[in-house]
Amino acid sequence: MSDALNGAVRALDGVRILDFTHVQSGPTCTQLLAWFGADVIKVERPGVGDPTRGQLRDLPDVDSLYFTMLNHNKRSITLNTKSEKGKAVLERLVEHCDVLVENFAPGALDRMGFSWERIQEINPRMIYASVKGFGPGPYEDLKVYENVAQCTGGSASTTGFDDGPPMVTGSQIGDTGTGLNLALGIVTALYQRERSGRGQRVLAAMQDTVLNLCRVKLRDQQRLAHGPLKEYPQYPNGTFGEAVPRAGNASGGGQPGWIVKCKGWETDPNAYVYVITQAAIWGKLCKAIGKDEWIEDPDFATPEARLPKIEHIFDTIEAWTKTRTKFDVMAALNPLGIPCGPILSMKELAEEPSLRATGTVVEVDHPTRGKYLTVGNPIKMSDSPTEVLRSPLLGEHTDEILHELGFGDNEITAAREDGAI
Ligand code: CAO
Repeated sequence: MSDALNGAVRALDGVRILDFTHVQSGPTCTQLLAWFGADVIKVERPGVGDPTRGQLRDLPDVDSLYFTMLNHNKRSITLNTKSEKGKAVLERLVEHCDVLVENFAPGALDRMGFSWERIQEINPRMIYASVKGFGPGPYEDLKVYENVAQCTGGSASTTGFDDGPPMVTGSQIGDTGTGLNLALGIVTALYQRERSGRGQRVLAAMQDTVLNLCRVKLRDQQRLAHGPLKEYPQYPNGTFGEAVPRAGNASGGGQPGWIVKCKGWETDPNAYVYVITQAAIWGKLCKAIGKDEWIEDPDFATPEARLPKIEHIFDTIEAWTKTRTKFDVMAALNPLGIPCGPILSMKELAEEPSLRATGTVVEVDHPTRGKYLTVGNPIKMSDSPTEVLRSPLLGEHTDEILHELGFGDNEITAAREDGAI
């Protein structure tokens, strides 16, 4: 914690995390725990570190944004956990910490000699939390990255347009989504440990997370047995097969919605707005777009009557939105209570002052890369302030942590000479 927090107490102060995570899913989880005050000790391979340190680099020989944006507020220790001296340090860390978080390929920790049984022997209060691609079953041994999870969890088959291939989304629902679930599992296990005195295993599988986020699509799969999905663009003219089809930009809820063009769309790829034709504001929407006659017209007056003409309705809305910028559309529709949202580019989000004010977008200074933007803690708590601190350099805290674990200078020198740290 730095001086900026003025000694404020945070929710997870005093909780020690042995962070064996890498890439995105696991690091998202431990970063959140660090923002809530946990002491997160990131264990990295000597000389190499988390592979993302070197991936997608924008500056030569500097930790990538990929790494820095996922590893704030952590300490880094280098450790070769396959060497004898490294294993001894790892054992001490297991004794010292409350939670071990890992997202290795299945079985990697067992191959290092640290099975769940062994960890319980060393520290029965240890919470052992893992991200894996799949839960128990035919795919449990597979390595998994983000898009594999999106494809196997139901997201890709339900994303995109009906006449196109399955699509992945830019949201990292498999990685960051699973990291969020794991964080919830960990704090829940910490809470249970208060009463039971015991640690436990926590597993968040990426396929499960994506399917959980696609819950409404499994809802629709079951509705299909009872007739067409009337809010889907395939209704009434297209056909439905055996599985939930891709719904383009349809809203997925009971209120029809679509993305429509705004002024400048010919040159600006993000000059669009999402408009929802919520039943409650139908009259106001008609007036706003100059179609007052639709309010009483029985062909348009009820949601049921509108559904078969929904494409025509959104074309008419679009003829109106195309004469205004997306922000003008917002300014006109918001006061009427019409749900809508501009398609905001990453550039617009990075520059948005209100997101800076809430700490959702934060500027961080880094000793080798200088200033950069990151996404701060998305969860705001009134009694646990978040301060976003830069990510650690590889092995920056090795000696400090080894001293805390009780190792003396001579032992540290010997471990270094051995290549164990
Ligand atoms: N010291 C010594 N060895 C270390 C070490 C350390 N500090 N840290 C890691 N290693 C070893 C591991 O023990 C493993 O060795 P074995 O294969 O001999 O057991 C090896 O490094 C590689 O680890 P890995 O299998 O986890 O890494 P990978 O690059 O082969 O696979 C990934 C990466 C992400 C596909 C895999 O870890 C995985 O499927 N994880 C679970 C799902 C997940 O989190 N995916 C999301 C990733 S973000 O998109």
